[in-house]
Amino acid sequence: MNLFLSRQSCLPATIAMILGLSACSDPQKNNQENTQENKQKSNITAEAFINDAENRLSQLSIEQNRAEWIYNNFITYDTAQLAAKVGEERTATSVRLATQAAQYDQTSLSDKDKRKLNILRSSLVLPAPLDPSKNAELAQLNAELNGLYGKGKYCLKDGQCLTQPELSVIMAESKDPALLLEVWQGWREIAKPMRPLFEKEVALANEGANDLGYKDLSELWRSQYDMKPEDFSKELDNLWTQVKPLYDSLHCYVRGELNEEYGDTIAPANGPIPAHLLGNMWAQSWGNIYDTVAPADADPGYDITQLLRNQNYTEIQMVEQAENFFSSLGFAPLPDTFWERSLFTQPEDRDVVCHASAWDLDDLDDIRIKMCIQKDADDFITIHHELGHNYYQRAYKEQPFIFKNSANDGFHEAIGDTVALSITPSYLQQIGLLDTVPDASKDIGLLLKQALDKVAFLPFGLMIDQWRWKVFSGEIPPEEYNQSWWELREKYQGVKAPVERNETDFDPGAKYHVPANVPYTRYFLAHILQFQFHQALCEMTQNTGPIHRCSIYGNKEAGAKLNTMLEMGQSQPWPKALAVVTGSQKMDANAVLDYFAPLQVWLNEQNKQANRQCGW
Ligand code: X8Z
Ligand code: ZN
Repeated sequence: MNLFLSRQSCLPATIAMILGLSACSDPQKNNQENTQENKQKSNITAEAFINDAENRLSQLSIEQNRAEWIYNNFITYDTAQLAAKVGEERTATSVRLATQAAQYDQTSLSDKDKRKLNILRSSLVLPAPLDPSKNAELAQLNAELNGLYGKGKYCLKDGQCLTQPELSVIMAESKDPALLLEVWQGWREIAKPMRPLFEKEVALANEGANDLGYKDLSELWRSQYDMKPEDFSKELDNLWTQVKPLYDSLHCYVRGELNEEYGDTIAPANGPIPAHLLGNMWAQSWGNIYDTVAPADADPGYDITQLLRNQNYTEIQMVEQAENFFSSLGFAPLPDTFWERSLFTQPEDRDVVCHASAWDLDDLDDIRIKMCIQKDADDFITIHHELGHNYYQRAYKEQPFIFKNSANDGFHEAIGDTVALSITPSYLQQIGLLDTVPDASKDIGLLLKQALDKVAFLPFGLMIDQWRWKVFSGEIPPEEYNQSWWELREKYQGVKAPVERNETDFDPGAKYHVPANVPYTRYFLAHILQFQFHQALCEMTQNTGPIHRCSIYGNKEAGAKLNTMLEMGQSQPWPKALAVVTGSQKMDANAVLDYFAPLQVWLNEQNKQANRQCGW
């Protein structure tokens, strides 16, 4: 399974007929008379429906995974057509099954079957309308949008044409504001032609959501969390309210330091921060500007990019090192096929989708990653992130097909990140990357680096879908796509476009997950959950120091606990899965606040001393 795709592939109409599922086609009718006999009959029918659906879904899933894998590794007109064709078939079936699943009277079903029907009903992320020609159009749009992103390049003024990961290296390493601006602006050119396609995609998917009984695609996306969609929105607001003061302190500090580095014209001391100065193409994590913003005495004592380069780490060695971490927790090594079939480096001779992803081709053991690895700290962490997906996929492989997924999508995104929180100085020393573990005087530096990556991410993780949900609901009309994007960027992140933008631009399209139609709130959740997991797992180790110095490396007990949760897949509501590791059924940002508590004090002192006016 490709994590970026809807999990719900289902059986095509023809197959449903072959299976003789006509009894399911009008289940409401079967349930009208409430006799014991009829109840039993409808149960059997529901069970048969689920059973057949799962068999077919798992077959179709493999077909689509292969078509998608080939397309993503070899973007051409023909591979796009093949991928769109399979996607079309799978969506048609998913929609049909979702419609049928919604019609069952669930009163006398087992909890397990109820859950399966609900998942079948609500798990599509790009539902097509029932009309086959519209379904075909939607599949085509989806493939085209993916292709536009995957093929995207920008040619620098010196004539060099670079892909997204290559441009990201410049954003991470350059301190030249003119070059940063050129790259920032240049990459966004690739998104302009996406606008009409995206607009059409939204209209069709909304119609699809409507056909399934949802108000719009926003409501459908928010229905995937074992709670009412409006309650999920509130849950997010609460989590954001918890962490916003910490973000505000970080923002205030970083803006002040950037102002000192670049001066008033390029980096003003007040208002939102220009988005090209934060070390990342989308200003989503800021760890790369650590050197620029950290005071000299807060130095953590090392830089992972440098450590990897000092030892001439290859891309494969980076992956092996990450595998080694999971092995130390007790997970079985990755299969040979992982090494044979994954894509680790950007091929010279063809267009590929470089955005990192983890795949499970046969929903069993054929797990792979696909990524154009850069030999730097960001990608070292991202490799752990991707392997987290693969180990999750393998852990739930014994579950029935419908439960082969994470407890909610935030869980899938959180596992590798949880492990990466254990990449501490003493861990780096243990694996021979670092000679000397820096002493406690470097703690603020370590925490600041981590906050630049993790705390800075929070409002970004939230705002993308705040924008999309409003687009889906019609609150943001197409003629305001770009303007409203920047309003939300400013509202949540306190960043602004470094140059004038207008409605010929389509800046959301320059972020992979928009053209690829991957929901993004999952990453916000993951950035909360990973701290909850880390805190809980660390309690099992003999760690006596601060939580940010704790590494679960080598701890089999922590690994076993994690594995118990992973093996559950999506078989239980997510609060139950959360409780397996943390003992609590609530998502709670206190673990984030605890982790960064010393830094928050320090940031507030710095901001006060420098007499900074915080906020924007
Ligand atoms: O897309 C990803 C992963 C694949 S699921 C590389 N991430 C988000 C992003 O890059 O924007 C991980 C962190 C956030
Ligand atoms: Zn991921």
